[in-house]
Amino acid sequence: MGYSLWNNRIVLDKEVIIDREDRGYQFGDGVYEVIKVYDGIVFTLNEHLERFYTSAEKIKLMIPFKKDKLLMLLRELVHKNNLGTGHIYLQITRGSGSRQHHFPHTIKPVLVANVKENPRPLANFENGVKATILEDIRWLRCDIKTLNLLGPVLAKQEAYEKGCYEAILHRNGVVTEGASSNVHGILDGVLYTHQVDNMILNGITRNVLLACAKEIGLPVKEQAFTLEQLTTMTEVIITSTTSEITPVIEIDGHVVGTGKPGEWTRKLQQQFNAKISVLVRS
Ligand code: DCS
Repeated sequence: MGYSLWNNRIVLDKEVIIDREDRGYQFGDGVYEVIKVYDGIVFTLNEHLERFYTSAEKIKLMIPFKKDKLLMLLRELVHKNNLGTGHIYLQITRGSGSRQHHFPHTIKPVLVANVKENPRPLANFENGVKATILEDIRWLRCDIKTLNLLGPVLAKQEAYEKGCYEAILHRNGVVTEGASSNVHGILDGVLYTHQVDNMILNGITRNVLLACAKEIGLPVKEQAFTLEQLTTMTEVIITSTTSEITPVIEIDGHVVGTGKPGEWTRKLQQQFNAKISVLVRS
């Protein structure tokens, strides 16, 4: 039996009670984070909490704890669960109230976090994965990490049915991001990635990737690319908290580069691994 964070208390998982009139349940009215833990050490926790508070602010939800307090509670949660390598799932909803679209006046947000042991998908890092291209049917505030995930859920299901790991989404032929990841392409020694705006989630791993690129001398252009340009990329990468730096080797039957993870991708992965090793050793 594990422990969960429920508002400001760490309790047994079974003690968490969610009201059926919770707006998270009825409207997806809330925001969330997935945070990676390596050997009991939480990775980029500050960055995730920063985005959590920003997402909440963007939907006019006030988180009733200071960031420092939440940070402490999440570390305690990891410790209490004796978590090795896995992730923290953290969400906050606007709370529970009789169903009406506008915010009920006396409503209190409900925060829940739990952890899951989850090994790193090393085979994917090594061999690469397949992806499919789908239309991005999501709303226009993809910068918010909202609980409303129907667009990505449907995309992921379609990808799954096609035997693909990820769906690469596009709007009018411009690649935005993956259903649950950021998408990057490498061409002629330059890494291309969608600029930070309302069409993508500004991924924490995306930012780690850009830091790695800088460290290994790979120039970066934060500029959206088209589906046509995607087919000319010699290396394609997806990044996310759980997928880290995953090479894409095939897109809808089209082979990317040599069909094997490319040299820049390997260097980026090595740099990423070095960051984790430093974290775990320190
Ligand atoms: N874009 C979307 C739409 C995402 O859902 C995610 C993460 C990312 C990009 C990558 O962001 P991070 O690098 O900050 O993780 N999705 C999380 C999820 O739902 N499961 O794992 C990660």
